[in-house]
Amino acid sequence: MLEELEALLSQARDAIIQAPDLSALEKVRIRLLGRKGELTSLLRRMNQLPPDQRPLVGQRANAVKEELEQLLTHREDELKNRALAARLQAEALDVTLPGRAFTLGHTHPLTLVLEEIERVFLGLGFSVVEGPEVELDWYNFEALNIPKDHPARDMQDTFFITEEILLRTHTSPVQVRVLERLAPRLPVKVIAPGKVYRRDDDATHSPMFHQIEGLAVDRHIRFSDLKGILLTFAQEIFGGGTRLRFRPSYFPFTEPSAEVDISCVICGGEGCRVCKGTGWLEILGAGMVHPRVLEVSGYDTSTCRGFAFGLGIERVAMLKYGINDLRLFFGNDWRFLSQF
Ligand code: FA5
Repeated sequence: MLEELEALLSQARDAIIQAPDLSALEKVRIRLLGRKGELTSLLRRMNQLPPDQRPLVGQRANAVKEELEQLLTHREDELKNRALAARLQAEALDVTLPGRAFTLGHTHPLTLVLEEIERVFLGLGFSVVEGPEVELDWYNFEALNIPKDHPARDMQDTFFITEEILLRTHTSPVQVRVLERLAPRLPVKVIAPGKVYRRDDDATHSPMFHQIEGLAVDRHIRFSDLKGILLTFAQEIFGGGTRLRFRPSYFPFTEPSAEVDISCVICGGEGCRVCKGTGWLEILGAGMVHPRVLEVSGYDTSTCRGFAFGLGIERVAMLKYGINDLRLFFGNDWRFLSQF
């Protein structure tokens, strides 16, 4: 039995040293020392030996077992180290390479202008409200004195979802929504920014653009309040020397109505290419809220009056930054956007 032990040991040594990886080594361990392993079965047969030989064989068997365990542990360490070294080699990082530059996004120029305008009106005591972009014909047209056969509809053709539901053509419907919600409380002082849609498409007209509606209703609101508020707005946004010009105009939902121009931001009013020699640039429409608009919304026109205005945010941004094509705002061209 001693010879058998020696033979097992020498075979096992070779097997352990030659095990190519950890899973092969584990198989060798089970084959030798497992419950049905070679050494284990050999030891089981010890009771067949004459009693006087047993201690000697037993001693040697223990020594063989110990040696096998040591060899296995040693080989296991070796294989683990080798695997780690291979992994380190494969996943090597060159920490001396320069990092990949990554560019940080920033606020879109239209959002910058919107935030600036909002700051001005918040400072004047206005709150910011919003209305739906998908709007009822009633709010977008009817409640604003634009019935189905009114020619003013031609200037604001839009995308209809059904006969009565459309993409709003301006932010003016928010006037009616706000008044309905607040009636008969006074004062009302809100601005309503948002997207609007029209059947337009050229360098200064986009099918989707942004407006800001302004609305103030109170007991003693006068046209001069509108002028004062708009002058403050224009001077805050375009600079202290900016002047305003009111031209008589027509909107079905204001009376009287005006188109409002600012003195040209390029030439200061002298006349240049941008203002086409006139010295003035149109930026918004405005007027005193038509009494019927107040009445359909639940206000008593014997006790209150209001003014309203609507300006195009793209127009303001174009003038402020000297941009000549409105479509640049929506082209997502990084070379354009990164200038702001
Ligand atoms: C209106 O939309 C009225 N709701 C404004 C108003 C509000 C008047 C309250 C009275 C009281 P208008 O269609 O003129 O008016 O548009 C207002 C502004 O939106 C214009 O001055 C212009 O700056 C901008 N605008 C109009 N159409 C486009 C377009 N297709 N693309 C970009 N901006 C536009």
